[in-house]
Amino acid sequence: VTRAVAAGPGDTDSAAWVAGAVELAQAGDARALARLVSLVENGAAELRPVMKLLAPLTGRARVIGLTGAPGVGKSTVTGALVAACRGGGERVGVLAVDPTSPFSGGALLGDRVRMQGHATDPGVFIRSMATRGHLGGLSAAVPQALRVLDAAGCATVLVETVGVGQAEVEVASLADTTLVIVAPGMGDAIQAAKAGILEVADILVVNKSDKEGAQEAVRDLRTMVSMARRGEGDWKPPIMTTSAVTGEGISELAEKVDAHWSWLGSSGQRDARRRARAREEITAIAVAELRRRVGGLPGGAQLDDLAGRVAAGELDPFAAADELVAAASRGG
Ligand SMILES: Nc1nc2c(ncn2[C@@H]2O[C@H](COP(=O)(O)OP(=O)(O)O)[C@@H](O)[C@H]2O)c(=O)[nH]1
Ligand SMILES: [Mg+2]
Repeated sequence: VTRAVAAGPGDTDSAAWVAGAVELAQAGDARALARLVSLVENGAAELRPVMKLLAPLTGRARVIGLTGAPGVGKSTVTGALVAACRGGGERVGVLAVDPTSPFSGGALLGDRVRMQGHATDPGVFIRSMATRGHLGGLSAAVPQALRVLDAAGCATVLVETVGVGQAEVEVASLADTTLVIVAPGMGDAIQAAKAGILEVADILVVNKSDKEGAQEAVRDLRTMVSMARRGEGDWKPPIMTTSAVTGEGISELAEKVDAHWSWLGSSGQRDARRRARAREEITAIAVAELRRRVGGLPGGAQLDDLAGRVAAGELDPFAAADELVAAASRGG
C-alpha cells in the first residue's frame, strides 16, 4: 500500500498516485497527507487532479483561526486546544502559517512537554506552511491545504497566523471561528484595534492571564467590543482569559468555540461564511491564472505592442488592459 506514496508525484502515473495518496490520507497516513500538502505548497501540476478528487470529500471540517502578535501564546493555545479537541477522539489538523511557530513539519521545537504527546499522536496532523514559492500566495495555498486536511477526515483544523496586518485578516476570512489572542502588558489590544484585527474576532482571548495586567487588557477589550456597531442577533465576541501553559481557562475557551460553532449553524452564518470563503478562493485562483496567462502570451509581443501605444499616447491603459485580458482568455 505504501508503494503509491513512495512513487511520488511526477511519476508517469500521477493520476494513480494522487488517488492512492488521497486514499491513504483518508485512512490516516500522515506521510501521504504531508505530501498532498506539499503539492499545495509548491503549486504542483498534480494540484488540479488532487482538488478534483477531494472536492466531494470536503466541507465537513470545522476551521478555527488563531491570530495575534508574536509571542502572545498562539502556538501554546493551539496546542492546548488540540488536547481539548482530541479529548472527543476526533482527528485534528494544525496549520501554522506563523514563520516563528514551533510547529514545523510535524516536529515540535517549542513547548516540548505539552506538545510531545501530539507529535506522536496519529490522530493529530501538524504542518507549518511556508509563504514563499506559491504563485497565488497564502491566500491561495492555505484554503487548498485546508481542503486536503478536511478531505483526510480532520474534524477540526486549527490555523495559526502571526498577527501583523492584512495577512491574518485574510486568513481569518478562511476560518469558521476566529480567535484573536492578546497578552497583558503588550499594548496588544490597542494595536489589534488599530490593525483592524478586532473586527474579525469571534472570540477574544487574553492569554497569559497568570501575568500582571490581564484584567486591564480585558477591560480595554471590553470597551472596544462595546463600541463596535452590531446588529440585532449578531454574535457578540466574548472575552476569555487563559493561561495556556497551565491550561487554565482552556476548557472554557473550547466550550466557547463550540458555542460559536452552534451559533454559526443556527444563524445561517456558517453557510454564508463558507460561500464567502469559496468566493475568495475562486478569485485568488482566477487572478493567479490570468496573471500566468498574461505573462505567458507568446513572446510577450502583444504586451510590448500595447505598451508602445500606451506610452505614445495612442491608446489608454484601460483599453490596452482589456485587449490583453481578452487575448489571455482566448489562450491557455
Ligand atoms: N506565563 C505564560 N507564558 C505563556 C503562556 N502561553 C504561552 N506562554 C509562553 O510565551 C512564549 C511564546 O509562546 P508561543 O505560543 O510561541 O507564542 P506565539 O508566538 O504567539 O505562537 C513561550 O515561551 C510560551 O511558553 C501563558 O499563558 N502564560
Ligand atoms: Mg507561534
